[in-house]
Amino acid sequence: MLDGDVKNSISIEDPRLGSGILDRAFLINDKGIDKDILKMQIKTKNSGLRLLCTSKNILKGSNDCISYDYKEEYKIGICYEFNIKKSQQILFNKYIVYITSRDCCEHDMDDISSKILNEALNKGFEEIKTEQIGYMKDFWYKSDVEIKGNLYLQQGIRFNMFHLLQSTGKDGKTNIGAKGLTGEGYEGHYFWDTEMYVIPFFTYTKPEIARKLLEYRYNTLDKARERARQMSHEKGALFPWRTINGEECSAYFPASTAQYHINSDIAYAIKKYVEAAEDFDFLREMGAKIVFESVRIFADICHFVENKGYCIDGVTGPDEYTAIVNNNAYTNIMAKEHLKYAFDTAMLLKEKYISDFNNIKNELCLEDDEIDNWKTISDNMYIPYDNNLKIHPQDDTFLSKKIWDFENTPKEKYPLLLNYHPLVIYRHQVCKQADWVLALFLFSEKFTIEQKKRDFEYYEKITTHDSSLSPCIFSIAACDVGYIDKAYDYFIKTARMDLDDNHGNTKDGIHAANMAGSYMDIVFGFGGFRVFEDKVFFKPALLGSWQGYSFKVNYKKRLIKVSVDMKKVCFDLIEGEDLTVFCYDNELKLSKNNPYIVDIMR
Ligand code: IFM
Repeated sequence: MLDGDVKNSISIEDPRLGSGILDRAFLINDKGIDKDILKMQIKTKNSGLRLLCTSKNILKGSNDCISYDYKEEYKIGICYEFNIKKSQQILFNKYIVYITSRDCCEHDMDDISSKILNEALNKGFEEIKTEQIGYMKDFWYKSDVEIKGNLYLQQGIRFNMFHLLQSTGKDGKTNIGAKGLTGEGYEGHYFWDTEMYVIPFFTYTKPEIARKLLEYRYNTLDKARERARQMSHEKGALFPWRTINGEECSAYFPASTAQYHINSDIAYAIKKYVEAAEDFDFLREMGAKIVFESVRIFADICHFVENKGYCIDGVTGPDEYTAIVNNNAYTNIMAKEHLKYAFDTAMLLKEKYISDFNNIKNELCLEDDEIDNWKTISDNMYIPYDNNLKIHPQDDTFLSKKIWDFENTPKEKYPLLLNYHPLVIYRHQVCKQADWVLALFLFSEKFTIEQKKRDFEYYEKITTHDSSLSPCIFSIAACDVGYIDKAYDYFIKTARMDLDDNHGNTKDGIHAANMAGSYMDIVFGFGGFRVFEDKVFFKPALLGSWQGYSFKVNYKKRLIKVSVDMKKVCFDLIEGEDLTVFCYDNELKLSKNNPYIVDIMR
C-alpha cells in the first residue's frame, strides 16, 4: 500500500513541535495502479514541492495467488490472497523509489523513477543487500568508536552514529533535520546543528558527506542573499536559522533570525572541512563565495567604539534564554575568526588560484579595500571581558542581570521554556545551553587553563541544559580543563539521550546534534583531539570505570586509529602517508604499520 493519509503533528503547549499546519500539508496530484506497480504523486501546498513514490511488489512461491487492487481517496494498494502449506515459503519483495521535483524537472520525474526502479529490479534484492552491507562495513571501518568495559555506553554511541549516517542528506540539496528522519519536532528543519555538530562528525569520518552538507549551503546561497535584503543588508547573504529549502522558516525572530552567528558557524565548518580534507576545489568553486557573502553581513553590522573595538549589537547568541543583546561574546569571536578566514581565503586564492579569485571578485563585485577591511575588523574585534570576575561575560549586560532563582525552581518547572514566558527568562542570568563555553572548546588554544576553568565554573552554575545541544559541549570543555568526572557525568547524558529518552521528547524525534555531540565528546573531549594551524594534537584522558576506548580520525587522507587503555595510548596510522602528530608534549612521527605508544597521562 501507498498511504498518503498523513497529517503533521501539532502542539499548542510545546513550541518545539509543529507550528500548526492543521490540515494535510500536501495534495494528492496523481495516483494509480498498473499491474503490480503503484504510483502516487503528491504536491506540498505551500512550497509546491512534488514527491513521486513508485513501488513494485514481487511475490514468489505461490501457485494460487489472486490479487486485486485497493483504492481509497488517499491510499492505493494491492491485496494478495494465497494458500500456504506448512514449510512452504512465500517470498515477498517490495521495491520503492522516491523522487522529488528537487531531484529533476517535474516532467521527468515519472521516467526517471521508472528507470531507477528497473535498475533496482535488475540488480535484485540480494545484490542491493550486498552493496548495503559493503557500505556499512566501510562506514564502521572508518568511524567506529569503541568503549571497552561499558556495553551500555558502547550501544549508545553506535546507535547515535548509525542514526547520523542514515538521517543525513547526501545530494547537496538536502541536509539533516534537527530530529533526523525520525519525528516531526522542529518540522524537519535544518539548523546550525549541522555545521557545529554534525559536520565535525563527518569531516573526520566520511568527509565526502561533510562536503555534501556544505554544498547544500552553496545551493541555497541565493535564498540567503534574498534574506539579507529582507533584513535590510545591501550586500551579502544571511543564512536562515531554520529552513528546508533555504528560506527562513522561523516564526519567532529573537531566538532565531537574530542568531546571526549561523553565518560564522557555516564559515567555521568550511574552514575545518577544507583543512581536514584538503579540498581546495570546494573552496575555489563554492566555499569562498559562501564565506565572502556571509562575512559581508558582519562587516555591515559591526561598528567601531573607542576603547573597545568593533562591536556587534542586537544579536542573539547560541543561548536561547538570552536574546537580542550587544556583543554576544560567542558571536563576536566567531565573527572575528570568520573575518580573518575570509581575508586569508582571499589571499590564498589570489596567490594560488588567481583566475578563480578574479572571477569570484567580479561575480560578487568585491573590491580589494573591502577585503582589507575584513582584516582590520577582525584584528580589532571587541571580545567582552570582566576584570572583576576575570571571566568573559556572555554579552554587555549579562552580568548585571538578576541570577535565576534556581534554588526555588522545582524540577517540574524545567525546561523553563515550557513554563515561563520568554521575557521573564530573558531578564535573568540563566542559560539554556552552552554559549561562551562552546567558544572555549572551539578556540581552546586561545585561553589559559585557569581562564577556561573560571569561565566554565561560572557558566556551569547558571546553565539548565534545557537544550540537548548543551551537555556534550560542557563535557568537552570539562575534559579540556581536567574535570574528568564532571565530563563523564555529562557524557552519560549525551550518549544514551534517545535510547533512554532523557529529555522526555524522543517521541518527537531523535536529537541529531546531541548524537554527533556524543561522538565529538569522545574524540575532542576524552581524546583531546584538536587541529591548530595545521598541526594535530591529542590529549587523551581515561576514566576510572572504563577499561579503554578507541576512535578513528580521518585527516588529510590519513586514517589514524587512537586506542587508549589504563596505561597507554596507541597511535596507529592505518591509511595514508606519514604524518606528525602531537600527544601531550610528545611529537610523534606516524607511519603505516608502525604503531606509536605513549604512556597515558593522569
Ligand atoms: O539549533 C537548536 C538550538 O540551538 C536549540 N534549540 C533547538 C535547535 C534545534 O536542535
